[in-house]
Order: sequence, then C-alpha cells, then structure tokens
Amino acid sequence: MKKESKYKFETKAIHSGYDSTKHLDSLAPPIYQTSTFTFSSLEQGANRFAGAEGGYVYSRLSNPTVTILEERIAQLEAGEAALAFGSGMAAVSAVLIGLTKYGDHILCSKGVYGCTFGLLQILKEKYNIDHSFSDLATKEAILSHINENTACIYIETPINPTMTLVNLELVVSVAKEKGIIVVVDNTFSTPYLQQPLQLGCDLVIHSATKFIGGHGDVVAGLIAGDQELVGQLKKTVQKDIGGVIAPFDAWLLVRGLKTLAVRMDRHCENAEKIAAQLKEHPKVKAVYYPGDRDHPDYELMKKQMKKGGGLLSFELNGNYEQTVKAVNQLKLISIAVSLGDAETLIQHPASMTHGAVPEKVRKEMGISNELLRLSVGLESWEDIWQDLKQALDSV
Ligand code: LCS
Repeated sequence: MKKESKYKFETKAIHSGYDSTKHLDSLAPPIYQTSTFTFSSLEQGANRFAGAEGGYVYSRLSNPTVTILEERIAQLEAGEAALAFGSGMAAVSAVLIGLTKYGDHILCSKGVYGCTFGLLQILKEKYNIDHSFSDLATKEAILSHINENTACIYIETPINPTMTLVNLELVVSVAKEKGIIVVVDNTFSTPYLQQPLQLGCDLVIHSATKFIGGHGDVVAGLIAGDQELVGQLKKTVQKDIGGVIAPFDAWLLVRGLKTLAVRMDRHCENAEKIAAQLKEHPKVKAVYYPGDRDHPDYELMKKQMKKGGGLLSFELNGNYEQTVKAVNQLKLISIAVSLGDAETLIQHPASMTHGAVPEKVRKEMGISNELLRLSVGLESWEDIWQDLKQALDSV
C-alpha cells in the first residue's frame, strides 16, 4: 500500500508530487489554468484517449496542478493514489455511489456530518441503498449490523461534532473477514494525526476545505487509497459525474499542505489548553475532547491518533437560551460553520451543520440542543480563552 519515500511526513508535505525541473525550475508549482490540452496529431489524441500513451487530455480527467496535489496527498496518507474533488461532499458522494449498487447496504458510524446524512437519505429513497448506524464498539455490535448486502462501512473518527472515536483496527478485523470495504472520513484528524490506510482501511476521504486548506479560502475534497480502487473511481464516478477540483483550488491546497504539520501541532496545543480551561469553568457542564484524559476514548486516541486534534465540543450548565446568549457575547471568536482555519470558529450543530438531521436521530447521535462545537484556531490560546471566559461569565 505504502508508496515508498525516504522522507518524513513534514518533508513530504512540502516536496512530494512536485519536481521543479519539470516546470521551468519554478519553486512554486504553476497553475495550469486550462480546460483542455492540444494533441500533435489525431493519432496522438486517440492514443491518449485509449490510455496507450501518457499525457493530458482534458481537465475533467486530469490536470497537472491537480496531479501534484493528488500525488502529495497519496504520499501523506500512505496510499498509492488519490483524487481531488470540488468539495468534500463531491468526494463523499462519488465514493458512496461508486461503491454501491441498487439494493446494497452501508454501515455507518454512530454519527456523520449532516450533509453525509442527507446523501444517505437520497441513496435510500431514490436508489434503494439502505444504511444503519452503529457505535461499532465491539465485534458483536459490528456483526449485528452487517448483512449480505453490506457493501461498505463508512466511518467518521472523531465523529463530527460529538468527538467520539471509532476503533479502526477492530472494524478492519471484522470487515476483512467479511470482505467489506472500510471507508474513513479523516477530515477531523488529517493524515498528520491519523493514517487509516496504515491501519488496514481501504479508502480515506477528506473535506480538504478544512485543515488541509487551512485558511478558510477554498472548498474541496480528496480521496486516497490503493491504485486499483482509486483508479476505478477515477474512470467512473469522477469522470462521469465530474465533481472535479479547479486548478487554482488545487494549488491552494498544495500550498496549505506545506504547513499542515506545524499548524496541526498548534491547533492541538491550543485545543488541549482550551479544553482544560473549559472543564474548570462553573458554567460548563461537559467538555468532549479526545485529547482530554477523562474522555472515554482517550486510550484509543493515543493508540490510533498522534494527538487529540483541533476540535472540541461542550455543553453549558444551562438551557438553550443561555447557550445562545453566551455565543452572542463572543467578540474574537467567529460564529461560523467550517473548521480547521486559522480563526477560531464556533457553531451550534443542532441548528447548523446537523440541522437537517431529524431531532430524534440527532439525540441518538448525541447532539443536544445545548451542544456547541469549537474549532480552535491558531491565535494565542490566552486570547481565545479570555473571549470564551467573558462570554461564559456573562450568563
Ligand atoms: N466530511 C466531514 C467530516 C465534514 O465535516 C464535512 C463538512 C464534509 C465531509 C463535507 O465537506 P465540504 O463539502 O463542506 O468540503 N463539514 C462542515 C462542518 O462541520 N461545518 O461546515 C462544513
């Protein structure tokens, strides 16, 4: 599975997939802002279409700037190949459509991002592709949800926004016995903190809009895995549905990846400190952060992740109205969805990212009306905490 490279993660994040000598010695990769590529003869065009000759054809099929990004993320995820998409949801939908057929079943982690939940409803209502949710916590729990139509297991870990983890090695051991593909949405962890392919999972998905871009200025998605599976998805659902990334957006992600390791270290450091402060505040009822020693999945976090990540959730010691009041008092922290940016962002999952999930299902997922999700940014942690503290003190 692993594409050999003698370099460590931080070095690969800056160099892999790009050779300046092939691009007029330009240190920064060029943006190939072109829709199509010219052929020197009809025969050459026919050969490129047939795959008998290398070279580019048309930017929905591939583009040199996008190739740099795909090769880089493949290396960082320890995969053989990768594909870039125009959004995280374009990647999620390509994968789920690509892996299933009419009558199949998808087994999901206990919670998934609200639009992934929406996509699962579409697949069920229009294409008879069923799904079920499970905490996937024991072999028995996993087996009890698998049937002969189960085509894949789809996992978020940590789960958005409850911050619960799924034991990937356990799921892989059961899935392998049954010949079922394991897909992991690695958006919250990034390959710096967690590498599901190394643990035996088959495909990794990212909303690259988040930590991979890192600057809140691009919407994009990525997948990585082995050559055969990724190649199949490239030739089918990526080419024929066509949710590809634009060259400039690919360029922004190549740039973002260069600083991923240092940014993630700071996101984690700040989140650890904010979680510790929140836990001590009298107005806070509960804090959910996998990097916190008291989190039920702390030991699992240490096993399958490098650190606890940049996201945490918490609930106030109060009702919904007090929660609203506290959030509206914030001055530095922005009220916004998305995550993984330099700016600290706070959102209310029940009315925002998971607002489309029916209340009963939301409760089963662990999303109360008082739950707030914080994407801890790169500012001084003291400034972030002072802002949170004054807001909490005010209710
Ligand atoms: N997967 C996860 C875990 C996500 O959190 C998101 C977006 C997606 C996939 C979809 O990616 P997109 O198409 O937006 O690039 N999550 C969001 C969130 O929590 N707040 O705003 C968007």
